[in-house]
Amino acid sequence: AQVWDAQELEARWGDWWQEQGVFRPLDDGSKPRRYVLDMFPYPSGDLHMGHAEAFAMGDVVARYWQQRGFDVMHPIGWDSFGLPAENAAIKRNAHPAEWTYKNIETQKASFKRYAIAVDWDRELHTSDPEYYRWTQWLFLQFYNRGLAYRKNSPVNWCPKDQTVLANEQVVDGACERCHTPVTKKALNQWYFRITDYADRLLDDMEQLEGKWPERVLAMQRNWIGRSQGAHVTFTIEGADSVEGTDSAGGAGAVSERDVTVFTTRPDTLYGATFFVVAADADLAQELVAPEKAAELAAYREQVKALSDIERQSTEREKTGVFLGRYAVNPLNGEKLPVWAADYVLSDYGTGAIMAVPAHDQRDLDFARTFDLPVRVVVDTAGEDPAETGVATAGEGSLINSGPLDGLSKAEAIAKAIEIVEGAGTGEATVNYRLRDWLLSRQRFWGAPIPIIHCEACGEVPVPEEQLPVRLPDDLRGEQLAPKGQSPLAAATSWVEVACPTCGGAARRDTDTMDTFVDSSWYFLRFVSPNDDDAAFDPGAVRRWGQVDQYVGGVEHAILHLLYARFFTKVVHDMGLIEHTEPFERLLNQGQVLNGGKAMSKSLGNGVDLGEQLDEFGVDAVRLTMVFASPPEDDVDWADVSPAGAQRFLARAWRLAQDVASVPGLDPSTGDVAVRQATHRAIADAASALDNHKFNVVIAKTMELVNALRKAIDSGPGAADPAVREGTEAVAVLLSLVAPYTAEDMWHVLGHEGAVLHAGWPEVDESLLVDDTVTAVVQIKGKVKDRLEVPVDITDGDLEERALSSQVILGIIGESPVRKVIVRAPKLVNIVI
Ligand code: ANZ
Ligand code: ZN
Repeated sequence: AQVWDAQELEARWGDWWQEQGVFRPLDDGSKPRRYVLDMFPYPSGDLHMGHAEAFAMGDVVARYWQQRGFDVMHPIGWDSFGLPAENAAIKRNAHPAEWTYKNIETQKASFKRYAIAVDWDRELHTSDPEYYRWTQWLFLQFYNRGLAYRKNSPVNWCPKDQTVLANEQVVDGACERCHTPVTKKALNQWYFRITDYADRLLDDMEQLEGKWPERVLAMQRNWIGRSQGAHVTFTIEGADSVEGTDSAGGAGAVSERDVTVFTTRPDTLYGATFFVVAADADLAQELVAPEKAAELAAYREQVKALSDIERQSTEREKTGVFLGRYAVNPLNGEKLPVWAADYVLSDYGTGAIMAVPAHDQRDLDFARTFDLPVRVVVDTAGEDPAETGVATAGEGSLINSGPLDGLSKAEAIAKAIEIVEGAGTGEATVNYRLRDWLLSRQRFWGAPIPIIHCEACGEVPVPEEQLPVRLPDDLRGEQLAPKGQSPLAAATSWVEVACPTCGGAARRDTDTMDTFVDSSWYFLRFVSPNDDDAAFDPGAVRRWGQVDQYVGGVEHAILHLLYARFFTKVVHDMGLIEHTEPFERLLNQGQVLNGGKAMSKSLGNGVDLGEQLDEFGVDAVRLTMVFASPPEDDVDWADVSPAGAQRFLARAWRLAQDVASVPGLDPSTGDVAVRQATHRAIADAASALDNHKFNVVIAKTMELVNALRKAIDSGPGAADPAVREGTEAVAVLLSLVAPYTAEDMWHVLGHEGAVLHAGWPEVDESLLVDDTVTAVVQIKGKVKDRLEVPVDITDGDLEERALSSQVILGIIGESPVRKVIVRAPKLVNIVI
């Protein structure tokens, strides 16, 4: 061909790579291994611009490492269970598998066209029985280790999707998927005991420092939320202390009972002026004085409708109900009124707090609403919180605090803990924000939970040899519609089984697993995706180790990564793998925007990837993605020029055409300036790649292409061996982002193998001269010599170079040098 034609190049090389097995790792130990992984896609439809960006970035890493001589594993698969398939099936009176696997075919074809360097032999689908069999197996291992359990508890419930949601799936009080306000519902649910791993999930982050984006680490840290503090026990005074109560034996009456609070600030115990229990906790109902019971009941109804986020909002006016009881402060015996309020959450700490309005803003807001006293106990030399409305949380010395007076905050915390521990009314403790992972879903399209419920034996794990527990394939359409319980419950012939233990009539668990379970171990499955005997081959995992580079969106900063880290630790504890963290390095690619905004249907600013590929070709689109900005930054499609990328690729490709007919000669005999440009570009590209500045790689390649074009048209010409050397380097550099163009150039240049096997060009350090300028050396104002010097040479160095020049020394002879004027880097004037 005489012109660069994207469609033609795509047709020529499209299948060739797969036929040649270019992307298949050798896995024979002949080279050091590297594992590159992109977060696997959900097959919701065809590929979109977001995929195009993310996968372009991961591919740069995989292809670069391949060029650098590593044995690279870069697999792909599909996160193919989940709600959208089920909703589509209900709408179309179909089975979710039909929609799912059809979408996968479409996406797969697009991925192939997009030329991501993945080994398709390792493709997996989490919705295949061959895969979910092992998801179920892992569940059972967790179960056997006491890490999976069932409990009845109020859960987040989406009334529209008719399913339970994890806390993480509730966004601003609404279902993350359909935006319906979330309510609470009491259900018997399965949990993974991730809280057992809270400390390790935090402490092992040390391994990730500097390798994961700092903001992701911060989000994980926050989510786990470890707080150092104390449990302090208050005695709630009974009916006697409540004025006007005559129903000591009636409902809600208590005599005395202890209630423990969690506090991070035991130093402020003397500043506690009231006591609050979570309004929705059973405790509130147990403590309330009879005459306040009706008021509390009404308030609890009101609280039910609120999400945790609304409850903790600092914007909302504080609400609450006085319970008609008093809590006795164990340090000073003071009686504090007990309130029920929604700003205290029932599932954090102990669900009860001592309120210190002077030093806690939430408490202060509450105190001001209900006119409760405010007592400063840490003197921060600031203004009075009661007047300013701003609680003080800073350092200071303790006042109004008996034995704690005069101590610093830290000293007072230690001392207060010592006192309560001595008195048996409290102890130091650690509290976590992290909750156990609610994993059961009342939906069809997920891995069935492999448990059988038997009247006689209770919960019975499905015996391993009976795995997988397959989904029935005869349910479709309306039968899958949410009804408050799993659609599987209606599949009688599926549900009713013999108990594996006693043989009696029993029922299968009808819930399915959260799809986050599927994605918590897929990176392990990739090492031996077709293994029928195990979830993964431990030997293969040992060989490949951690994922060296993981690439994906920051929207997965918390959940997916936390769960995958948790699974990795459990699997490590099972003795199956050596490492304790799944992903050594993490790269969060930016988003693709259009006109500065995320693409969305409502804004009408969507860009169709397929149309872009048809119009500009795969290479130009990929190059545009990579060139637009460093990979972490967003790309605004309104600001980029795929047409410009096309012109550049055509220009690069033409170099190969021009050089093709010239036989390859020893480059060291070639033009030095051209060689310098080539080796400088290779060295700069390598350091840019190591620092994830992929856009810089393109910029360097563009400079090199320009230099080579100049060399051909008005320099040493296409026959110069340095020009061929440079053009081959261009093909290798382009092989990371523009595979079709690069492959074609490589073959035009006379090579037979794949450009990805070319190997990274060796840099000749002696050619890496810095940029230089010509300095003029004058003697008494007359030019006598010219020196090539680095642009950044210092005055001192330039003077030294001038005074040691043979020409200058010859002129000066024995004459004394009277004065030297230096203007680096251009001029030296010597007066003799
Ligand atoms: C007294 C106090 C004084 C507190 C003070 C803070 C400042 P973190 O750091 O997030 O763990 N708290 C405890 N349980 C709560 C619950 N279930 N709902 C709402 N708030 C709760 O926060 C711990 C602090 O949050 C605890 O320390 C408690 O208030 C409050 F100057 O106790 B503190
Ligand atoms: Zn039984």
